[in-house]
Amino acid sequence: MKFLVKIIVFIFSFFLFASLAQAGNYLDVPENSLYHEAIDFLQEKGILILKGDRQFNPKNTVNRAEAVKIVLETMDKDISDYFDSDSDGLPDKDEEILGSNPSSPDSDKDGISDFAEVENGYSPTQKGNVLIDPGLLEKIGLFTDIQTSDWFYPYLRKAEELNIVKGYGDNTFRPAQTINLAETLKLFFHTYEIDLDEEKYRSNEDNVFTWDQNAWYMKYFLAAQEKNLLTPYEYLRPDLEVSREFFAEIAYRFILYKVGKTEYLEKINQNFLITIPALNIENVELGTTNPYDEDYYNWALRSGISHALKYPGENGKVFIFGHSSGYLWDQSKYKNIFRKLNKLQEGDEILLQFQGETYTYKVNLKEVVDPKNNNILTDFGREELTIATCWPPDTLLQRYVVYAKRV
Ligand SMILES: [Ca+2]
Ligand SMILES: [Ca+2]
Repeated sequence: MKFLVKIIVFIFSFFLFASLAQAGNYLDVPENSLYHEAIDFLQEKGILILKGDRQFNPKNTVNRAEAVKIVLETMDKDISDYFDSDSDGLPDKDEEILGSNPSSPDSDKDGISDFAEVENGYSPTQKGNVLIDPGLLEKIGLFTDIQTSDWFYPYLRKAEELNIVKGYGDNTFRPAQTINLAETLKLFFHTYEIDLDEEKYRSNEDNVFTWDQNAWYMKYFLAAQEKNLLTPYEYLRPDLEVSREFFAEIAYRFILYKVGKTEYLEKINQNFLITIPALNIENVELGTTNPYDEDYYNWALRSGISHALKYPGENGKVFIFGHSSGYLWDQSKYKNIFRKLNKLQEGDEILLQFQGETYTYKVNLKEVVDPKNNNILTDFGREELTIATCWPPDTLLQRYVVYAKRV
């Protein structure tokens, strides 16, 4: 009997342990998510807090307030100076500067709150309407659109103190505004104090980013690219609204970079390669892009061949697009890469190397289609690869398309 109880206890504790072991994860961040390592890391550090429903909402965007909070937390910055202990609308640190009592909402006991006095230009430490020293007011910079009762208030003030963020010209911070990729990179480079050599990160002819070469954000993109701080999984552009999962990945990469653990950064970025023995194509790097948007795949094509849709192992279509033309104006190293795509035969092998694994595909169909035919992008939810190029070579008239199945 005792033995049976022991077994039951053992089984019960096993299940208990199993459920505890799982409890740390977000339900909507699967193991095979490209960003799960970054998200798990931040969660373990207590930066991304698991809420009751365990949803991370990876595709949602990040607003400016959330971004500042996360980046300060990755650096363990203490924000407690900017708590408002007496809830009078002035943070403790400002009260210290003004000489008012951080534990009393009405320091001079004249019936008017410290905040109301300061807001109207009066001293919170002298009864009645005594004008405050304007020099003091200047020291307590305030955005007009945030209040000490906002959950993000201490973070924004800390970031302002560290010169990480600046408000807009009208003294607002616009905390609810979605953060874009250019702002995200600037935020991280400044917070992490990574020095950007202006000469080194000045735009040059090899620049793969085709946007305004004199834009303020160009140096951040060039430096981020060189240091592997961006992923090959997003099609990059300055106004990209950063998703929560991508933001987590960027945060993770800056942390790793800062502590000198760059193996992960190098591994991921060099690990999506294509080999087609029959065309003498060997280990050519793939960049990710949006196949529906010409501007974006053009830049991806400049650095290699562009990839879109799914990754190998994700039960979907891996789509690859490359050049067949040899135009003089085309500076791409790969401007001719798919010029002989039609030479591929049924059964020929195509290999994709992705995150240390090799995936093998065999050609099973070829066709020429109209360039506007988006059916070639249809994802049937099975492991397959589609390669397309402009056709015939040196024209944009049609597309040559090769389909291959994973074997
Ligand atoms: Ca206060
Ligand atoms: Ca008062």
